[in-house]
Amino acid sequence: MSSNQWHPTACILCECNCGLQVQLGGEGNRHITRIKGDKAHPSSQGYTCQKASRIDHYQQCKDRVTQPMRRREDGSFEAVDWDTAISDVAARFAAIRDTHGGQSIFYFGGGGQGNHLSGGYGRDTRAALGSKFNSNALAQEKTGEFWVNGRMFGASMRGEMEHTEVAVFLGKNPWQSHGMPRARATLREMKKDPNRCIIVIDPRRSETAEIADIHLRPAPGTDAWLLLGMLGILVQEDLIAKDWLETHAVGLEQLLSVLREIPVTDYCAAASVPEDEARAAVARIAEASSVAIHEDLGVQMNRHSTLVSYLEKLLWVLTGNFANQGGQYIPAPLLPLLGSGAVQGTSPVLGAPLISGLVPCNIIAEEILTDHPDRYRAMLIESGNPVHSLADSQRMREALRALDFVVVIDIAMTETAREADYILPASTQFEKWEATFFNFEFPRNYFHLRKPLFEAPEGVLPEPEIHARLVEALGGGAPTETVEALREAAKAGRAQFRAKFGEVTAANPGLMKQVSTLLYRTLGPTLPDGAASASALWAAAQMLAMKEPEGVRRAGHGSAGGDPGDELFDAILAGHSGIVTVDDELDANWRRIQAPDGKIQLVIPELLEQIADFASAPERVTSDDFPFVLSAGERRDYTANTIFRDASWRKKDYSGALRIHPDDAASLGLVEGGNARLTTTRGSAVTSIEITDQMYLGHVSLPNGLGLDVTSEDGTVRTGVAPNELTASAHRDDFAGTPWHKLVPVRIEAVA
Ligand SMILES: Nc1nc2c(c(=O)[nH]1)N[C@H]1C(S)=C(S)[C@@H](COP(=O)(O)OP(=O)(O)OC[C@H]3O[C@@H](n4cnc5c(=O)[nH]c(N)nc54)[C@H](O)[C@@H]3O)O[C@H]1N2
Ligand SMILES: Nc1nc2c(c(=O)[nH]1)N[C@H]1C(S)=C(S)[C@@H](COP(=O)(O)OP(=O)(O)OC[C@H]3O[C@@H](n4cnc5c(=O)[nH]c(N)nc54)[C@H](O)[C@@H]3O)O[C@H]1N2
Ligand code: SF4
Ligand SMILES: [Mo]
Repeated sequence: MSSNQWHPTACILCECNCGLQVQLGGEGNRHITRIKGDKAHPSSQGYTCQKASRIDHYQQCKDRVTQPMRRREDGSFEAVDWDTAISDVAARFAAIRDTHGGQSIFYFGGGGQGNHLSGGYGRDTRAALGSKFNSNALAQEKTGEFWVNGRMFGASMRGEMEHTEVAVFLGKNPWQSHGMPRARATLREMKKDPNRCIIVIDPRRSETAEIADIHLRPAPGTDAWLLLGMLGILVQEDLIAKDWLETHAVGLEQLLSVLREIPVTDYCAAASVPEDEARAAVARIAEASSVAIHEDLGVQMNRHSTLVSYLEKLLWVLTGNFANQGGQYIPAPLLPLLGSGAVQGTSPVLGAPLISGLVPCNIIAEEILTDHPDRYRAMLIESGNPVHSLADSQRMREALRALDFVVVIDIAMTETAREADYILPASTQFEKWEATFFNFEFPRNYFHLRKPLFEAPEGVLPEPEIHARLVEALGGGAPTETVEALREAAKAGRAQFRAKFGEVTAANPGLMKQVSTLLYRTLGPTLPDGAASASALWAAAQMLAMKEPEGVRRAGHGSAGGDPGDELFDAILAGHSGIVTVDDELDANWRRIQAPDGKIQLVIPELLEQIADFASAPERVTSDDFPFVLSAGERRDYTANTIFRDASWRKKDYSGALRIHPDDAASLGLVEGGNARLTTTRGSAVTSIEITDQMYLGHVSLPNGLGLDVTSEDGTVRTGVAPNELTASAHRDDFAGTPWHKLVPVRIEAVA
């Protein structure tokens, strides 16, 4: 690869996955040296934020693991070859399965912000193990919202923030966290247009709040009162879309009878928001031709999070903002990453509901550290760092140590890998074919399969290969004759493969349990440029073409006589800057509602009851011992979960300071750039201080993703505070089990 050639790829730091064009060079030609936005990318269209220019820090990963590692009796690690690793891991998992049942083997992860191809292959290993319970980061932020979506619509929603007249950001700071295409450019466009309006609901004057037309500042953790107050205003002033609701929704009268009784003045006061400000915001929402709302961690990792998700949806439903231009919509992604929100059983020890099939992250440690006979006994962790990212790191470590066997598939010696019995090293996201399933655009949705930029070092493997080997070592996978027949068909052509695949899976539907591995081993070797890992996408393309024939055709897949699924798949393989998969129409939204009569279900009885008996004022979360509220994990200019392990990627705020209001700093004797000790019920840590009047009085915040343990010449070095050394797993939503990381009671003391 010549050094001045541009190569298409994508940024792997947040769900936007902006398309990039990069040049390679540096030592051994193994660095990403120049980076610009890829104008050909269907969603980002040349946009990037400042973080993308630092992605070489990911490729030059600190503490990279390049050989399988096995823990010795004395606790240290030794390198072993892959054959040993695979047979050993398979045998030890199989022993646990045979003694305690496959359901005792827990699976965590399956993808971060840039890599979701592995998840499908991981499912095959789980099937071979008989593993039943699993979770990932979605179950520490989004499951409450999924459940509400499931009950109201039977589907997952998004707001069309880019084209809406009134954009509402609830506990969301898109200037820093993005979560919508071209976030800063879009926000600037909105700001400039006098007919559009940005409303931010956040106790902090965030960067987005700075440019907002309306900023409502509830006291931390009081969003439920504010939103109830706003709904009360909407109903009591008769600003709802009555005719639209009568056509499209059920349960209106029952809902209204509760909302009519809301004591608006008291609830605005309970949230410490001036009533006239709340009324002005509601009036603006009610008069708009379109309103889109984005709720995120400020409310999802906070008190009443499931209820708040319901109230947020009611705000746009009651004003008729679904399936309209600039309102909410139901996207048609290649693979459905957002759950349907259905409860799929309960967890084995605590009986917690498995929303979208996921065990709440906050109960995982509790379901290990018990003598309950159905506790988890082993764990397979892939592309996730739960010791760092889940509540109560101490407890998570203790839980992993209590398990009989822990295997981590990662690129690096992470905080979690340090607790494993085995580490199976993966190629980085720039050394293999990769993609994410974060594709939620409307009307033109897209998919981006990325080509590798570098050869992987010897000794690491892409996850599809790791899983195929594990499946085979566990005695899973298809019979040899089936594999052979499919291989022959694949060599003959797509049509032959499609026919053969239909035939063998009709005869043996059980093959679908390990469909990714089957495709990888049969179709995989025939794909161009060694793109075998992309083979599982063939099934996804076929499904999408079946489910959305018109949209797929409108996007240009499905020539006369051609098979739209095959054409979509081939377009994905060939389109290295990403391609449009579906070109939608507004009406599709109504078809995608999976609720009775295709109507929006306004009443969720459990939550409506909660509203009817709601407390008139918030219970105090702080105490004399812990007098401040800590927001543990804020998105900033230079944070990106734990994707960069090297602190030097940050151009500013190197150690991730605690932000605090000037009056609070003064009362504690804290100075800018000085240090303070933070203490919670679960831990203690020293942080540097940034004094800013953006903070709400009594409210302090720490960034997310800091405090990684990285090896250096001086031993292990930790830069900044690992937020979950301070959080408690019991501090969680009653129903969805999502954490209250934005509402952590804390004590702060100046240190020299
Ligand atoms: N730069 C950067 N961007 C990222 C990431 C990253 O690590 N760094 N991570 C990505 C990921 S995984 C996610 S999930 C998203 C998350 O994206 P966001 O949810 O936007 O990120 P946060 O900064 O955690 O929280 C948003 C806001 O919630 C506010 N907040 C705190 N307490 C309350 C409260 O009581 N009520 C209300 N209404 N608001 C409150 C905070 O002040 C903050 O401004 O970001 C993604 N983007
Ligand atoms: N207190 C607090 N805790 C939080 C948050 C907060 O705001 N406050 N935010 C939460 C949120 S929203 C999220 S999404 C989570 C994120 O937490 P996690 O889901 O645990 O994800 P990441 O930090 O993104 O870590 C991803 C892991 O994948 C590894 N990795 C990178 N590339 C590859 C690859 O190609 N293959 C494999 N196998 N591994 C790879 C990385 O080394 C890293 O170990 O953190 C959560 N934790
Ligand atoms: S918004 Fe920034 S961090 Fe997110 S994918 Fe785009 S360039 Fe990367
Ligand atoms: Mo997240």
